[in-house]
Amino acid sequence: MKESELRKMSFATICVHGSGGPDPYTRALNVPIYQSSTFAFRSAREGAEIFAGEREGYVYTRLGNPTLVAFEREMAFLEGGEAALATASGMAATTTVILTLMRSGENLVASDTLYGGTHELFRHTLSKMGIEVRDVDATKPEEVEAAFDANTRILFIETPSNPTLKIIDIAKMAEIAHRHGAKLVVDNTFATPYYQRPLQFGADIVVHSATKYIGGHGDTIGGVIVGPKEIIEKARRETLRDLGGCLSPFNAWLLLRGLKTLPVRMERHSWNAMRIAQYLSFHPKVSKVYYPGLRIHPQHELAVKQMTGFGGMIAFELKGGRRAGEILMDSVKLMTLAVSLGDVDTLIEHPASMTHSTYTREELEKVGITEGLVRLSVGIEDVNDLINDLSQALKKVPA
Ligand code: LCS
Repeated sequence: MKESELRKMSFATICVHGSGGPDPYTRALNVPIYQSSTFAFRSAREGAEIFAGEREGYVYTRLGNPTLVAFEREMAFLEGGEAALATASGMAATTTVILTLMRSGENLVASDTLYGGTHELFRHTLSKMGIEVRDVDATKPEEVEAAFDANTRILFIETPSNPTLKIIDIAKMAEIAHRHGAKLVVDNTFATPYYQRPLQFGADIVVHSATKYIGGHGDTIGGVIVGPKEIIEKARRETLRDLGGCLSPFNAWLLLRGLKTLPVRMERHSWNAMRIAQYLSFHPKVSKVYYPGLRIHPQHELAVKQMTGFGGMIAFELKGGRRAGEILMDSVKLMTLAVSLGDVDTLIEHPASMTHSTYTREELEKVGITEGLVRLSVGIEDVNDLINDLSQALKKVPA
């Protein structure tokens, strides 16, 4: 099928068929793993022309590889962007975007609730390089606006945010960033393009930890950047070439395989998460549940506006604080006590001491990552088995 025809199909169909059809060389229906570091030139002249950018062609897998290109093309398609660049991890995607668009002496405005690794990159590594990061509560547009000055290049948000599922108004953030001549970068890891397409709301660039729902099976680390061709090509030819954080062909193949089932997995994650969020919100030992699909979520209306589903991530607070959380996490039998998320298996973890342990005590308190907060990445198991597991573990938590 021609690409123009495929573009008119629904998201689920594009996920299955979008990687470009049979391999042009072998007719293999699935994109082969081009497990080669280098590519032979037909002549010295051809090699020189490819290097000079006068002719298309593969050179070296750090600069491009057909398996990676298939993954990039499909991700650009699904996010509705012009182009995409695959990276070794989600962290490599974020670092590559920032170092493509920024230099020392400039500043970045960032949501105060982000994956702990991103927060640490901003606070520690970027500040060592002379890039200042200004934390804001991105649910308050006036606070975001006030943080900008003439040297602000990027507004960086995660929505829904890790771990407290804060929803940030993408269209509003794009308007503020653009008024100041800055770019809006959205980490779309939690929602995936199946449930949210930030570029449609005015974001300039989307980043993903493809390790999570895109791969979906907990067996791959990867990342991707989607955005305008000009920025993506600059990121590929300058930043990624120099930093070297390229994805491996085998991992690109696993991510392509993951994409085929993204819609069915997301629907099951989301269905299970809604049931579990409802169950938890009526449980006497639970004081708070964070899930954007619940009407009690403070930004539920906004979630309905910019998302088409709410995803598989839940956070909840236990009345008994840290000790109650530890007992719960040590008592579950089916769920696995582990970081990461977006896997088919359900994972449970403690943000304050694990994924967000890079936050200072004051920062944790400010953004509501309490000692009693537990995060669930709800898998695709039978939801009744998951609720039974939580129920037996919660019985062991003192009232
Ligand atoms: N963005 C978000 C929203 C994430 O949750 C993570 C990792 C990253 C970026 C970084 O991606 P990576 O380099 O790991 O592919 N989040 C993790 C978490 O919550 N637990 O373990 C990793």
